[in-house]
Amino acid sequence: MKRLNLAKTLALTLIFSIIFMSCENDDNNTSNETMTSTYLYTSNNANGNITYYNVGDMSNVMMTTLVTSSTAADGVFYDADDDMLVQASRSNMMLEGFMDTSMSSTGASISIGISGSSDMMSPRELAVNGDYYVVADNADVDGDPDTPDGKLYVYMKDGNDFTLRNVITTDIKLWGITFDGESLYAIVDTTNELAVYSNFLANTGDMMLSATKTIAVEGIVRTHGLTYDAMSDTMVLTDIAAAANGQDDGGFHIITDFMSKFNNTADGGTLAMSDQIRVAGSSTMLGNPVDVAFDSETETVYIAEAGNNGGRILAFNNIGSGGNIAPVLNYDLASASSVYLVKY
Ligand SMILES: [Ca+2]
Ligand SMILES: [Ca+2]
Ligand SMILES: [Ca+2]
Repeated sequence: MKRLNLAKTLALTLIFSIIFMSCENDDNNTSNETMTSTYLYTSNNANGNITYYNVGDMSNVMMTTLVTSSTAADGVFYDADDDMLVQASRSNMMLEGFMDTSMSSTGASISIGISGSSDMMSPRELAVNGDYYVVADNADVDGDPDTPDGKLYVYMKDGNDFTLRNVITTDIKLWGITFDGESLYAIVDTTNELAVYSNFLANTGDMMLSATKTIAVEGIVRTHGLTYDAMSDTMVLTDIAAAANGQDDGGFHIITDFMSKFNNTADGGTLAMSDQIRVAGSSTMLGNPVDVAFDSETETVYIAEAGNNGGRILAFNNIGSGGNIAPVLNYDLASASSVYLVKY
């Protein structure tokens, strides 16, 4: 009798587990019945095409290249709900949106479905918040390259257009930007500094804007790319060190429990190396890592490396202790400029 009850209990537990797991799967799947996977989208400055990698199974990565009319591009982004791929074209100087790209197979040419006005001088990273698309432009603003400045172009997606809402002029040099809620984080190019603009989108006019807070990040020579994962409260910053060395002087820093560490560092202060993990060295193939993405589920860092061997897409895991670790994925991509990770 006891044995029967135990068997019953086990059977019921099993049934409930199956129901529970099915519910979980249903929650993860949106419009179709297929399992979700992880995709890394990339842009480059060699031919302006978009290459994406299905990295859901790292031992069997599938690569797709879509041909665009741009010859150089940065700031790639993918919206899985709308099946819309966006990049900041550095040959056409505008945002370009491509629709239904998941239907295109590798080698196919894709045409622009949503276009922006040609406003920019030197577009770099793109940060998206709802219908707002913000592009960092690193062209010199005032005719004096020695004075730091840059522009943040704020576009609104509106039907088939990216409409320019306003332009923010900064007193720092720009490259990588990323949103966390209403805060826009920006690296301060040519330095080891990280800036934040609180409530950024509330600045609706064409105006000069100084950062709300800026901190130095100890151990970095010259940062370039950044990403923040809110779920795991992790910030990752790249270090290109000397731009002239594209082969082996780069690295990246992982900052766990980022918000408390950032908030506990005074404006103008320094976040200590002891609060960070650094990955760098000859095995890493990091020379000029210009952009970064992070998968907190698998603790994998993805890098757009612009220098080493002419350009690479790299992935690193087992990053917890940092150091001179070799990438787990390494794909040639000439003049790689940006990466964007999405699960769907
Ligand atoms: Ca200037
Ligand atoms: Ca370098
Ligand atoms: Ca990016």
